[in-house]
Amino acid sequence: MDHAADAHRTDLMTITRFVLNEQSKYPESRGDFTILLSHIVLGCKFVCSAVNKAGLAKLIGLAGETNIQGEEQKKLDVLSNDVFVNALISSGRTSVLVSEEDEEATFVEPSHRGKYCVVFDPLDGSSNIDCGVSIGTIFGIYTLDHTDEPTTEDVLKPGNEMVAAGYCMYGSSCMLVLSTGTGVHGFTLDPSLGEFILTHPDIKIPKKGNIYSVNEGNAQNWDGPTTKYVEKCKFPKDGSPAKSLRYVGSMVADVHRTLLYGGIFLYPADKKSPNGKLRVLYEVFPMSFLMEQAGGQAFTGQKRALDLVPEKIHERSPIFLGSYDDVEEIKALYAEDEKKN
Ligand code: AFP
Repeated sequence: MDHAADAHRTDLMTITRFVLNEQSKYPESRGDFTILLSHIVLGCKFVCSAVNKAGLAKLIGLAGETNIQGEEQKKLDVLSNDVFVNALISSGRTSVLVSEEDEEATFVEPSHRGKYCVVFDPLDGSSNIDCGVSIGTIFGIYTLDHTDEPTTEDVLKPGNEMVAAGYCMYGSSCMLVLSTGTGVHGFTLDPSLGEFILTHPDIKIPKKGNIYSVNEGNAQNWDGPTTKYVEKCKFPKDGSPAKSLRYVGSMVADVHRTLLYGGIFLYPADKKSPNGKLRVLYEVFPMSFLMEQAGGQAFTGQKRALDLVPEKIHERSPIFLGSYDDVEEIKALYAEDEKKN
């Protein structure tokens, strides 16, 4: 009998226990982050449950439609947004919220304010909802460093100032991947317990991978370095095997696979979208933070992604992220291109 394995199974490291352990390393800490995280976790569990029964509960479809009882149905991403906004406000630990679903930032009432600002995409990959393919929630957390009235300036900060970032993937299992700046840790939801359990401690991305992930339908509009890079993936000239292409079209799923298996995820600029498609605050920054914490890199085509300073809350940026060596290759191609021009 494998007693060691049994002991492991009976000594469950829940996400709350894990964060409390981390917190105990900082004697001055008052548990605010743990409380904030428990509200994010609640949002993730709610969305997971809603995603699982989406078809049955008729949550798929367009917001604004009415069901047979004549009640207005909420599209899953609108519902998810409401759940996260309410959970984050009621945590009493937030002051500014930026959601992909809301044009303007939300400023929390003074009576409920706390020292964190949260940027998030409550349900990313919405085009995959109706066919049951993996989707996810992405979040990044900043601290408010003053006691004046909060403004959008409090979140228009470079990604390297985030204190934590993570995502929850609603896939074949529900997994929450988190970094508070000391490595990346993955927790899987045990549906029978309703708890996220540490299953992937200290995730490190392989230094080099054999998968590239990009929407190749945009290839005719790519710039030179991206075109050259993808050409190299398919027709390597150094005798190495060609890379495999995998593309789900949900950033959480594509990044999750990249983190675990290695390789590169690209959403470059193109002639039609000169700033790419993905949003800086709640897609590019959290995923770049996680990649760097796992030993990988994240690059915009011009600089380290986490050094961007956004000017608008819904700003976009091209992004290349993944295994250290793979991102190094695309950086070299951009450097070469810059020298020529
Ligand atoms: P949707 O939420 O509109 O499906 O967009 C998802 C997303 O923001 C991101 O999750 C994907 O990586 C990316 O867009 C896919 O974009 P393309 O459909 O242009 O490939």
